[in-house]
Amino acid sequence: MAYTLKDNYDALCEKLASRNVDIEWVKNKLKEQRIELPSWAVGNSGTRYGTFSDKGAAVTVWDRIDDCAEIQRCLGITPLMATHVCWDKTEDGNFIPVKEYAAEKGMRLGTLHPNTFSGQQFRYGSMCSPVREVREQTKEHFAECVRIARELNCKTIGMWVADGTNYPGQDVLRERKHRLFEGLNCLCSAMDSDMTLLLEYKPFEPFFYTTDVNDWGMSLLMCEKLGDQAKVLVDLGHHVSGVNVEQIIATLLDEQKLGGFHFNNRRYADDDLILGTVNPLEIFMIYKEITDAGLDGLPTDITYMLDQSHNIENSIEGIIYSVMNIQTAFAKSLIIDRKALSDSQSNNDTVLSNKLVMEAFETDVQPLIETVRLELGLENTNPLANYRNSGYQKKIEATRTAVALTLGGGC
Ligand code: PSV
Ligand code: MN
Ligand code: MN
Repeated sequence: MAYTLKDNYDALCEKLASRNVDIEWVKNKLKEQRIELPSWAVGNSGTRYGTFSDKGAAVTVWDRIDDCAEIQRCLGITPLMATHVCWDKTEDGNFIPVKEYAAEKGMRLGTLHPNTFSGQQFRYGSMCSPVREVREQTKEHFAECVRIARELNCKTIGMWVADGTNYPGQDVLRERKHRLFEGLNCLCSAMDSDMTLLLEYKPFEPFFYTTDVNDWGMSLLMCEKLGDQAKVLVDLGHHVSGVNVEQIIATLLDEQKLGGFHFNNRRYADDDLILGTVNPLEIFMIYKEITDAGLDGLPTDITYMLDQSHNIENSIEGIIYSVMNIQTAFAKSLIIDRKALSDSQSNNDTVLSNKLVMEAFETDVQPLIETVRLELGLENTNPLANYRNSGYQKKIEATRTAVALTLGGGC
């Protein structure tokens, strides 16, 4: 006799009840979570060595909205599309029709990303550039971005500062730090009081000797100076090898300065691979820290976003699969027997403490997640299969012309 979802769900609930887990609380947490979809992930994207063109990949901003809406239909927790000021506007530079079309498709526009990397003027950086005119242009761009965010009702601005130097002696590092603060301060001061700046860090690339916001410490330092409206954004691919990201998360949560995530997986650098494929334990432990902080009464108002490059896989499938992996990691973080863990930690029982955490990590939470999907009103329990069976891929392959997207070249 085949077990039904209900059988498996009931069995899981019984197991979790014995582990002091409140199932309704877990389900509500899973239902409340929102993941932003980056508009740039649904088009053709690749590496700096080339881009493989995908049949049916999004070309226009309208395609990108359609694809995000289709992803949302399958997942139910991704109603926001994050935008980039260079790419997500009409040909004549308008944003309002984009917002209106998104609304027609049941989507909202999420975090807005300014551009300080794509354009000839940024050869020596943007706000950190030694060239005064470039710094002034950057500040004007920030004022314009805030105006657009207001128009689009976006409450978060995602700032990746691509600035850096390539050679020792190229520029004065402390002066660059001063210019960085001046530029960011200009952006923050222009923002409305209900807007938040999410400041992303990255150790290297596009520059290789120094990067002006190179790690979480520099991002935190700037955010501290900028005030309550500036928070750190953690892109999981932006760390050197071996860094314990979950410890960074714990620290930022404790400082109430964790603003957002760019989810992806890495093996070596900014690999932008599907989340949960290379290192599922890391994402589970990150969620454990967030869940623990929430239970301890710390604010956990975090903007979750994907930032991936689907180079060889179909982008829409890669995105759906990533969000499914996020749900799995999140669900597992919620079912840790925290009472038993607290007792074992008090007794310095290292082995049992780890075992309790791993028991949650190794639990099959799919019956719970599938039940949540049905309760959210989704058509079925498997978003990936739902997409594959929908006919959407066939439709876009038939109606869209394949074009290799080359990002860059200015706004
Ligand atoms: C930089 O590597 C980054 O992670 C930043 O978030 C950019 O906004 C994004 O990639 C776009 O390519
Ligand atoms: Mn990123
Ligand atoms: Mn990146």
